[in-house]
Amino acid sequence: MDDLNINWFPGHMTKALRMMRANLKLVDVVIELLDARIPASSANPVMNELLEGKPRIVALNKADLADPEWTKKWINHFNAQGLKVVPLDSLTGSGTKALVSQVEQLGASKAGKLVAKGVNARAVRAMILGIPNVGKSSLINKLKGVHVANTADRPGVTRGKQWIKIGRNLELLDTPGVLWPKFEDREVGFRLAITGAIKEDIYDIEKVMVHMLSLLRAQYSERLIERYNLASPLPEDATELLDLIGKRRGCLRSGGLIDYDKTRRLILREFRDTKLGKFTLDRP
Ligand SMILES: Nc1nc2c(ncn2[C@@H]2O[C@H](COP(=O)(O)OP(=O)(O)O)[C@@H](O)[C@H]2O)c(=O)[nH]1
Ligand SMILES: [Mg+2]
Repeated sequence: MDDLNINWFPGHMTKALRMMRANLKLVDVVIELLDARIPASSANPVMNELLEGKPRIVALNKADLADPEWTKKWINHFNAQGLKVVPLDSLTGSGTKALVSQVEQLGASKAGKLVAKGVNARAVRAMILGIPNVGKSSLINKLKGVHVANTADRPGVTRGKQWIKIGRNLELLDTPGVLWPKFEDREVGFRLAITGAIKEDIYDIEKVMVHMLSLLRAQYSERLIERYNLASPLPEDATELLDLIGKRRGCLRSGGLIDYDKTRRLILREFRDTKLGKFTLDRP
């Protein structure tokens, strides 16, 4: 993605991947954390390869920011592929109960097999995987809020690993797996930038906003019209649209010229704060 000028360091990736592979061996279930606003763009196809048939559950985080209609459609889409899905808001903790119970159910068969082999029953073990900023730490912290005890370094649990005991039957690895976003697709890069998955200093906000405005005009034009008190239909041209919004919001420089940069940042902020409503950019 030379447009967005994004550079990922293969050294870090290789090391992170090696650690993740080692950790994956310790768990029964993987929680794949996706951004509910961009369930496709926030996924990394390396997951499938990495997991090699390990039971996995999809958690659609930041569901509080996503369009509920489309969240339903995404859930159906994943269910049709035989995947369990839980929508989450890791800030309020909404959905975490359902997540814990689904993970326990999914891992129970593994624990059951151990019992059948004469091994003592143990808690289901799980870990969280996801791209930066998707909410891995927030989810772990929220789950910690309901934990019974930290189970660091206790016998029967791999030494040197921090496990968080959640409820009676679940242990969560304290270190989430960090996947890098996949940028080969230009469109994916834009969507990651819009939702804040990648840092602002590594992309060109001008290009990102041209793209975002055309996406919003196509998918949610009525929201723009309402929020910025614009006439329908909206202009085709993104700069023209920016001009209108800048005028409405008084984003002006000296001499009465539109301050485009200020206007862009205003729209982006309002989008991310749901002042423009709840958005889902990816469609199944
Ligand atoms: N609205 C909303 N924000 C969230 C949610 N989960 C995380 N965040 C925010 O997303 C940002 C990144 O979260 P963080 O847990 O650090 O992501 P990590 O990089 O995957 O560990 C932070 O600003 C969080 O407050 C959520 O479910 N809803
Ligand atoms: Mg984190």
